[in-house]
Amino acid sequence: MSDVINVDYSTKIPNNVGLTEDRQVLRALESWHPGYIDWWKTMGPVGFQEALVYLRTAVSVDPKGWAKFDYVKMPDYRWGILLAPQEEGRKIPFGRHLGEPVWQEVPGEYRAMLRRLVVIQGDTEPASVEQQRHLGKTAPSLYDMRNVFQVNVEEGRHLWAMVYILQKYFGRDGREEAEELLQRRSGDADKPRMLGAFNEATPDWLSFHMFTFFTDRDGKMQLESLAQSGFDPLSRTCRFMLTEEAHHMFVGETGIGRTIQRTCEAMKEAGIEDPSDVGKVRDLGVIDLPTMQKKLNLHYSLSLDLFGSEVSTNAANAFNASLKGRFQEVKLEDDHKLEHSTYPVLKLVDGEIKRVEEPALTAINMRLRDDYTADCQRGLDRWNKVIERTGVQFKLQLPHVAFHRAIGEFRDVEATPSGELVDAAAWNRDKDRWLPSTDDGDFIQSLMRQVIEPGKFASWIAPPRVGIDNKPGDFEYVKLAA
Ligand code: BYC
Repeated sequence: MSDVINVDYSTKIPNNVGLTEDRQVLRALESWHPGYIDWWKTMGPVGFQEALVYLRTAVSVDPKGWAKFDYVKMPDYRWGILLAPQEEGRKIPFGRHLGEPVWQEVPGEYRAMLRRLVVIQGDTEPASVEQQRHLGKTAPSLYDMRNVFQVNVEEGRHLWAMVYILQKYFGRDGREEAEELLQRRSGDADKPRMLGAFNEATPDWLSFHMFTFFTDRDGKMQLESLAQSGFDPLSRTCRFMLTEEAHHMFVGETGIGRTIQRTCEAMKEAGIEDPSDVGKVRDLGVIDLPTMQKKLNLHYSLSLDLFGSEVSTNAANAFNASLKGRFQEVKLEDDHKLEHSTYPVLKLVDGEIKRVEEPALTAINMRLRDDYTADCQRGLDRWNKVIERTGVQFKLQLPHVAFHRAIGEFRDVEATPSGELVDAAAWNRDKDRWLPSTDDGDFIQSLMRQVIEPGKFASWIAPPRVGIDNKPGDFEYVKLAA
């Protein structure tokens, strides 16, 4: 019998969805498995497939103790299918079907829409692994190296989560989509990944930490919205994914926090007061704060694009169909149908950025993006406290939503980080002040040197305050293959 809390290891694919009794889906997953392993070995972390990594593996969906830590070779990681336990009597919390019992099968009329949402979500997971595959070679410590690998194996598991939904509920076209998820490649000109940010390079660790802070946080918001879904298996799988996702954002937030800490300490030790004295700060072997601001501008703006257009009938349709809700839908106090309410949206009106009231239903993406921005800002406030405590005078800021956009209202205009519209000439003249330039990239690269002595860290990043799984500072998080 399947156990909804503990994981069944009797099949090749660990699961809590009763695969032993679901032979057809088990067979489909087992025939997908070799292609996945092949993808992992060719597109996953380069050069570390034989290393023993101190990883957490989900062994249960019990919030009190769902993971265990141990040394694992990444290709042997037990990627499994884990859904949060079914909630007895759960009702659809929004949209046209508000109050009806949740669906255990895909409603025929919404099949295409639902499949698209699952495929888009699924596509981002392997994409991020592909983007991060070279980072092991320049890891600033074994602690950080282990963290990127942990993020990678869990993104791999999130792909499994979406593939299970496709194979169990979408028949033959689900199997075809599952296959294609292994065929697309991040940044490939012919068969790119579906969303923009997932085709960008992750060339260095500052990018990686910004990505896990900003782009994984989009993941959190999207998963939170899908966790509200009237299609119960999707809701349950997203709820469990969110448990793992928290660590990814922790890696980003503390990664940047430690980088800031190291920079500010080095400035203080050297008696440098002016953060914009970039040359002098860089001579200390740390990353200057203005460059961090530029990286932040880049990753935040790329991540905003992942929310789609501010005004979107796709989003309205998905909400109406009770497939994709709002952030913390069940905690909101309104009619959950949005038939008569409006929501303020920043739009381009006669060449000016204006706040316009739009029907709340079509402004669903905008609302989710606003919730996202507020969540990002809380993280920035914590980073700014790190700076403040050292006495350095500098404040990181989120750029304006019109800055550097490729999707939505502002895609055809150029704006400064403070939201002033500028012409193409001004943009081209000044963009290196706002976004990382080639020189900035070269400088960051020059600091990216692998450090593999347990307990030691590269010059540009401070050690963490506590170890993973409470391990001591000199713990050997990765045992490299001889
Ligand atoms: N790039 O009505 P519109 C994560 C297309 S991250 C390319 O404006 P809609 C993770 C759109 O497809 C979370 N194309 O937007 C993080 C549509 O084309 P079609 C991933 C884009 O549909 C780190 C047209 O423009 N999950 O988990 O309301 C590591 C008009 O669309 C983009 C999800 O995103 C873009 N950025 O919203 C690992 C959840 N934006 O169909 C993992 C599922 C729009 O008319 N996805 N377009 O040809 C969705 O909810 C929505 O589809 C989108 C777009 C948010 C993507």
